Amino acid sequence: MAGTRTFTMIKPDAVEKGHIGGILNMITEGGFRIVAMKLTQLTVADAQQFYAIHKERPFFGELVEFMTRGPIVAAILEKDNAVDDFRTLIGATNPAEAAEGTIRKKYATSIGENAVHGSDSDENAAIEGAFHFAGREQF
Ligand code: RTP
Ligand code: MG
Repeated sequence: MAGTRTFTMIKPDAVEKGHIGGILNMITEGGFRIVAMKLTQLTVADAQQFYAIHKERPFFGELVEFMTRGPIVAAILEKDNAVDDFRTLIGATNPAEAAEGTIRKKYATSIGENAVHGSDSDENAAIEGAFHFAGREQF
């Protein structure tokens, strides 16, 4: 079976610190196949749209500023049970609560600057992946 898909971003904090390689290694070791990938940068409008569900939250402005301050790695990942298994691999939003062996435990610095994004549903994975990648860029 080809497997299901999720969408991820290596966030600006992790790119700045040189953790692209380490995080991609954990993703591959975790059994995910990279089916699309690029270095890109979110505009303010992109980030506001991407995190629109949080627009009334007190941290929204800070979140948009953070996510737009530098390049990110955007990627689509394939595995059986991809969305849930990737959320398990990245760990809790707050790295202080993230389990041992998770990407956020190793690379996140705070609840705001937490190194990686993972889609929270199959529907959002499809929307987020299609935002960044044309069909011919997905393998
Ligand atoms: P993500 O969407 O980026 O994968 O993260 P998540 O599901 O684990 O967490 P979510 O609740 O969706 O929050 C989105 C991002 O907002 C920032 N945040 N800051 N300062 C704060 O209290 C706070 N809470 C959330 C984080 O960057 C979080 O990943
Ligand atoms: Mg989320």
